[in-house]
Amino acid sequence: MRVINKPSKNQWKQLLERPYVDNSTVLNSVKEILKSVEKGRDGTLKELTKKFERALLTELKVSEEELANAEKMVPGELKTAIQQAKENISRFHQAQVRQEERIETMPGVECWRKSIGIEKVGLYIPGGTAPLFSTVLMLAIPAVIAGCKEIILCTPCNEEGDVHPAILYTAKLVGVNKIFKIGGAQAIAAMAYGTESVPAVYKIFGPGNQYVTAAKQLVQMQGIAIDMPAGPSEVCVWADETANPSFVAADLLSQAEHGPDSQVLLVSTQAEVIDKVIEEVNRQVQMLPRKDTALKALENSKAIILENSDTAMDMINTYAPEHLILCCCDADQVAERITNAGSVFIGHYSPESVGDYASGTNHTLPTNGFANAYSGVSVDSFVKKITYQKLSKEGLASISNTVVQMAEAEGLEAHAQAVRVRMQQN
Ligand code: HSO
Ligand code: ZN
Repeated sequence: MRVINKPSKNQWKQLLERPYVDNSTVLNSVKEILKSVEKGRDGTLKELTKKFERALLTELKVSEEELANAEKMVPGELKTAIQQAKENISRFHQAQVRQEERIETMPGVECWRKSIGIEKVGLYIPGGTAPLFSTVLMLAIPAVIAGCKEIILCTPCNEEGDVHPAILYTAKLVGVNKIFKIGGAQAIAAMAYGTESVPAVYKIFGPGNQYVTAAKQLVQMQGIAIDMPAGPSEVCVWADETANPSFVAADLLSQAEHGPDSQVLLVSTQAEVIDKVIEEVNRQVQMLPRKDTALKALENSKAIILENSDTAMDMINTYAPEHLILCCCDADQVAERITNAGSVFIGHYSPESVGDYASGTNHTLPTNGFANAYSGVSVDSFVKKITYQKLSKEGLASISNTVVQMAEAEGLEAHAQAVRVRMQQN
């Protein structure tokens, strides 16, 4: 970790910049994959699965028998944990469902808004080095609560053609309708265009590598909605003298172990705090099974010493971290002053891991500084809101002059006439 001592404000932009990823070559090969899946459908998907996963599949869809086997393979204790997480995540997300009031803006002019679940949604769960079955919970639970009718999931299989049992078990538990053994950009193509076996969806969710991200960007340009722009996962920890260096180090490492491109930022007003945390990071990292990944992530991570807490606050809001952990004495007050972050973890006993798995909040969050304008996934991400209005004859009479005046001033005579014609009726 690089230590930076009291950087001047004009250094901040460069200091807080996320690593630039040139995805132009990726975009070109992803374009080819999208085209080939659109044309060759299931056949192409099987060929690509053979090429990338080295698996020979006769069926892309996970069978009932595979789901039953997965259920047997997941240990009881893990099932209990998943069940507990499911309950908390469901409770938190259920509370996001609110029926809005009907508003009478003028006598006889009633307006209201209703949330309707997006009919068909597709969830992508990456394969790679960690089977992220927790992401199945984070995406499928709000989808079910939102009332999405068709919830499909794509995830890559291994060489034997199997999907990790915990992913299958969790998907079935939370009500995913169909699961397909498809990974990478080809999975995004399948969900965007539809094939003989994969239904086309209206919105695609989920994390993934550069290829998946590029595919989501490209299908978005073709009118398929996506959850949010993606980038490597990141955490920022603010530590003061009350912070426990071993807690802070463990939090930083929990992010660093995600991937070599993970971003870790430590902010403090005290050099001694930074020294102690780094010492702990160096000690704890040695014990991690994913030590190599974490060490790579730490290479581009920074520890920044700042003059005072106002400057620290300013820097954090400028960085707009995906996760922010406040290991300081007045964490509640500090939290109140946060304006840009995906999710905030307040106090010494709120590690990011609890939000990653089980406290109830969603772990699909804006990265790359997008937390200054985007929110994490929630029930809202799975609905569209339709507005309605209903006017009585008297209601139209009371608003008619306003509309006619405005329509005429815009030179849109037919708009004015749509009101007048009704008013002239006897
Ligand atoms: N920290 C990750 C989510 C995750 N962690 C899944 C463990 N499993 C991105 O927010
Ligand atoms: Zn995590």
